[in-house]
Amino acid sequence: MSRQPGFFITFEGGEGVGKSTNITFAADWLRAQGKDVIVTREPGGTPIAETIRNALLKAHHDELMMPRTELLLVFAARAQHIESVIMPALARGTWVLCDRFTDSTIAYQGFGRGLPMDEIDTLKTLVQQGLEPDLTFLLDAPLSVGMGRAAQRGSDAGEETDRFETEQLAFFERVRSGFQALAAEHSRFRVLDAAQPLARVQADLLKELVPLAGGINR
Ligand code: T5A
Repeated sequence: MSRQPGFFITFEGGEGVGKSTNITFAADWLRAQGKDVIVTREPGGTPIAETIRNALLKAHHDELMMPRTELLLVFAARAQHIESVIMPALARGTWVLCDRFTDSTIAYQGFGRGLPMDEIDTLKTLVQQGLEPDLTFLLDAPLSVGMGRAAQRGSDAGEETDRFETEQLAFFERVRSGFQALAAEHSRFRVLDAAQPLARVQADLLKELVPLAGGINR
């Protein structure tokens, strides 16, 4: 739990499953209920953390980024983000909606890259200082669905492929299994079937948000 006046919700899942789309929908709906909401993302969410994000996602460095470098950069960005954005917002009683958090590190750097989970746990303890999401939505869909949508959106917007998007399918299968294992382990997870049409995904999301917004008086 965040153990703060605010409420901390994270959105997790593989590439292109609809995290950004649904986080915007959730934020708009919560604001319409009178809640004070910020939307943020990882890696990123502050100017320094966004600079680290650019280094992490840049596809064409002149050298290969080592998995431990990647892990440390993800947590460096998170340290900045937690201390300068997330904790102050929670302390003010704000609802913080975050596009990815440490579950992504466990899924991508742990299950995907094969880095030892005890290294991730050590960094998590150091950086999070006891902070945990109050609730986590896992948007889950077969790889073909999410990657198809991301590719379509990328070509429509003329976006460049990022460093993670160049990985092999087996990497993303491990990432998806990692998220599913986390969801089975932790009661804060709600799994949404992201392969459904958007209106159905959002109806499922609202089923969770309506009682929550009514039950939390801030
Ligand atoms: N990373 C991150 C790590 O390795 N470790 C970490 O600790 C962290 C925090 C960047 C990368 O960083 C890695 C993981 C990532 O590879 P990112 O920017 O969040 O993270 O990466 P993406 O998952 O690639 O983000 P995307 O913006 O591509 O995907 P979203 O947000 O899941 O999808 P969204 O909402 O943009 O939707 C994609 C398209 O699908 C449509 C949308 O309109 C959009 O066009 N769509 C639907 N269409 C039909 N039906 C639905 N149900 C739809 N839902 C969305």
